[in-house]
Amino acid sequence: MSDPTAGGLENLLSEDRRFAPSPEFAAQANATADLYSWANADRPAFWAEQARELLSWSTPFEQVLDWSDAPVARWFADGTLNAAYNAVDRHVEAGDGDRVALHFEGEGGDTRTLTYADLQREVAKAANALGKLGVGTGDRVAIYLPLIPEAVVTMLACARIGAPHSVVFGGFSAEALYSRIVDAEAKLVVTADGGYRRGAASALKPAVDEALAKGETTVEHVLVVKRTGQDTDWTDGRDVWWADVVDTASDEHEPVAVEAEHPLFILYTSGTTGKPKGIFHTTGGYLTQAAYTHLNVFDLKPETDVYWCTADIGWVTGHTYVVYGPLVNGATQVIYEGTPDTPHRGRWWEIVQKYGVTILYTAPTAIRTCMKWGEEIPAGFDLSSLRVLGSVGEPINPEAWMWYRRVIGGDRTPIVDTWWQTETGAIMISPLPGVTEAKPGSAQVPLPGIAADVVDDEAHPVPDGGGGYLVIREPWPSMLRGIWGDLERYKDTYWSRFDGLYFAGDGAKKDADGDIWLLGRVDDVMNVSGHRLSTTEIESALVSHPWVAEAAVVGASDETTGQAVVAFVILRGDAGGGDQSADEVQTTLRNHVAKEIGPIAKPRQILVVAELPKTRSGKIMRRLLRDVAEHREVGDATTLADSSVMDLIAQGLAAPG
Ligand code: 6R9
Repeated sequence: MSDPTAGGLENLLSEDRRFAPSPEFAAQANATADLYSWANADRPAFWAEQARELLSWSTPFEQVLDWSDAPVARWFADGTLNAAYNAVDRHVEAGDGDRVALHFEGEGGDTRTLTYADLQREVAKAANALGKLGVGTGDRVAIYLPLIPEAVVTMLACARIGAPHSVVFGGFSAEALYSRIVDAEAKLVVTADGGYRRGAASALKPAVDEALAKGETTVEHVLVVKRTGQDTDWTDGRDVWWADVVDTASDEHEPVAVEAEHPLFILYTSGTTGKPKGIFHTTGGYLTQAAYTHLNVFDLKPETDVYWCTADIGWVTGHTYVVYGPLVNGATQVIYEGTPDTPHRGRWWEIVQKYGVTILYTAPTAIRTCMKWGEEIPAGFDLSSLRVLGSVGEPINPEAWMWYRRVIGGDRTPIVDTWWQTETGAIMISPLPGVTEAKPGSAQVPLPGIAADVVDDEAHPVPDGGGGYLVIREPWPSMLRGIWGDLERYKDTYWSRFDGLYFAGDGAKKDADGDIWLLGRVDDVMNVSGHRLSTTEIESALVSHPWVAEAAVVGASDETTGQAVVAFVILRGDAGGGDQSADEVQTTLRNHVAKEIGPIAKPRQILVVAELPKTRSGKIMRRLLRDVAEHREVGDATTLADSSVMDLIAQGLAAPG
């Protein structure tokens, strides 16, 4: 049994709804239960088998795992391969050149279809163009593009010549772009004149110009895709149009076979300090786990499925589950440039209907937003093609999970709640569809081949029912190989908290069955009068009230209790919450949390807001809400998807009533 004094975790752990796989789904599933015993019997041998089975090697490997230089792993190190060949060419050679690789849907409704044969030609041309612009094997390329086919093509062209890419999200500022260009010493920047967002052309190239004007850089050229046709400043000699160098290049190109441990990409992610960390991944191990997880967790059938992951390529989900995983597996997928509510709130469901999407992978924040908009919107579209739904990025509240399954999945589809990180490279903890009996709100079990655990302060595994920190005990193929240029920071950040264990930075709990529940970042765990309370826990309790569409909870410092719970809620327009006075909302919801979790978890304050501050990847920036709750000036908000949100919140709180 769980510790009754821990306060606040019982609500999630008493979640007793269960969804066993249907016999029909189980009968056709890629994954089977014996994967677990196979992997447990000999973990490295299991991964070696996946690597041989799922990838094409130019030089087959003999060595499997070299952990002698821990915590830097080497997987399949004496093998060579090319990532773009694996993602594209080999499908064409196998006779699948006519299969659609990308159904591109622009925000404005323009579309493009690229088959694997088309993609091969485009990638070969771009690789030749990169060569002409002086980029060689080992040089770094910064990519600052909207989600258009050229983004995928550029990443693969880099991979084809062995030039590690560093994708910088198109919503990041010139300052952020500059620091990433400098840190990676990029030789080339690939960008576009602009992209479409919320129904308007939004410029990108000016941010590149501004970034490169900030100081001396190693950048020699800027390659510019024409997307919007808007006016663009031009630096002769440095800037080149995509149409002039890529479209005119030869479509014959020999992929460069690189060593398995050759860096494939760098991706910057924020750490606890101001300086972003350049997480870097290498080729053989990363691709192995990307392909393996994509195949088994989503039950991909490349010949018949239409897969759609709504992530942008600017974050890791876009790398592993838009580019490498699906393409290495030969999938047909949808990519969409725009926002879910442009030009109307049914846009995503219209896309599902139009392409007959069968597998959908998105984030809890998007699901909660759709809940807020109301279920009559998806109900207006035919979603019967869907057969697997995935979630990533944050813990998914049980109510959002239930809504996702019922409204989007027609009460029929398995849901896979997938836990992983930029650092882990690929999915680590997730149910397997067709195998695992699902529990709403829990990522449940480490995948076959992954040794995850929950430990206490002294690194002892917690018993079932206990809570602590999520760790990984054994190296895995797609693990980060370090922080670019800063080995010490890598060791410090991930390997110094617990001796010999990878520290993920997430709080977690094991339930009575030993299943894992993620509780948010450790820094999101609050301590109220000595009781450990999870933000996720209280958010889930709030969202389980019919008035609430979305909630964010922070721990604000409090003279008496150490920290106090402060909640920000968005009310559901369609459920009566909007008609209540602020006092009524506050009292009702505080009592609701007390009832769901216990009086200790009652928010000190509940503030009704119209929007919550989120990053581009959909994570709520609780740090900013903490500033509001503690009456401080709001800190750095540059990574927000919509920077006006904090102003809106401040105005809303200042307004009377
Ligand atoms: C893939 C991605 C990593 C952090 C991670 C955790 C949170 C991601 C989750 C989840 C609970 C899930 N996270 N998936 N928490 N359940 N299914 O999101 O990478 O942007 O590096 O974020 O996201 O806190 O530590 P990244």
